[in-house]
Amino acid sequence: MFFRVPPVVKSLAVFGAALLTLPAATVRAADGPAAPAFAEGFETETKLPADWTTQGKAGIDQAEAFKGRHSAVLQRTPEEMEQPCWLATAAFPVKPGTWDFSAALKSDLTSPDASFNGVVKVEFLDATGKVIDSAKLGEAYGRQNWQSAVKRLETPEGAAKARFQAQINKAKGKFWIDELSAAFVSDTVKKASQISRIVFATAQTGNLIYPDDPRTVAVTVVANSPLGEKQRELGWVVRDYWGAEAGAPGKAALGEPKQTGKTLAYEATIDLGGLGLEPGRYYELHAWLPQEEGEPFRNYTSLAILPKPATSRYKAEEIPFTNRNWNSNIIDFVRLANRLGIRMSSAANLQICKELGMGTMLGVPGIHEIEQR
Ligand SMILES: [Ca+2]
Repeated sequence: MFFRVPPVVKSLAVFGAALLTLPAATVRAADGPAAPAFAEGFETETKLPADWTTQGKAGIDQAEAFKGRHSAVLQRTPEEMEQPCWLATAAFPVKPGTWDFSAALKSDLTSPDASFNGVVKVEFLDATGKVIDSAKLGEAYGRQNWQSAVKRLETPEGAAKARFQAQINKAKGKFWIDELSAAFVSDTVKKASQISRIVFATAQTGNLIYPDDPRTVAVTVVANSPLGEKQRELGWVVRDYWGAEAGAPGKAALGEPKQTGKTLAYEATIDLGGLGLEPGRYYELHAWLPQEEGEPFRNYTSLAILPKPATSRYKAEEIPFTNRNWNSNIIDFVRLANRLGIRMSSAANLQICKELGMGTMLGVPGIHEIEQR
């Protein structure tokens, strides 16, 4: 129930942006570990290479760039809403191993929600040119200034080539990409992750604990194989909204595992009681565990200490706010809204509203229009 404020975006002023199409290949073969296997040629070109594939308006923008002066831009007008708008670079050979893929992206899209977005993906193709796997590199929606996206990926089984694909989903507006790059890192393909997840639980749904609740967090580490001696201690730290540590990092011992099928669940308890966490503030609990190889496995959860809402002293109809979700059948959404002091629910599930003493208001008018403004 806590949302990060979107990064402040500067207003967009694009002058003389030219939308053009097609010429010259920019794929370069890797001639050493440092040389990128792929680098776009936006800076020296005024049109996209002839061997790139596009649908809808796609071209070079000579007045907008993350680096240099040019970038590639996709654009969809309100008249073209039914038409796809995407580009795919030429495919370049990839040898098996680990690769770094990177891109920069920027958007000026009309986005009622995050699904009206621009997405950059890496697609892997087999020897016949068929796409066999893909991974999202980055996405942007609404007005978002340049941001870079980097992802380290392993080539999937059977991959012979890769390419970048950028696309506008559902929205109208513009989506820019720049600094597309792919670089081979190493031959090593790591084994399936030993740890599959770290799960947190507190006394209350959504980790919105009451001031007199115990400030303990039950942590479960789910592993695919037994943890070694050096992996029996979970590292953790609490950070505030801005990422500052709310106290010194701690350690929690993992108990003996419970086995279910092939998975092992190790439990630990983290006690936040000594940190002096303040009611009403947003916190994140970050935890990590070393793996047999590679980076430690990490996960985090948000939490807050929140008194009972003042609105709970009033009748539901006396508090003129309601909740809304795309799917009102998600019961926890109603519980969390109630926990934050909302007394009228738009959820169609009357049973949960009755249980929580909430009023119901079905078919809330005008909210969608408000969300768009
Ligand atoms: Ca550029």
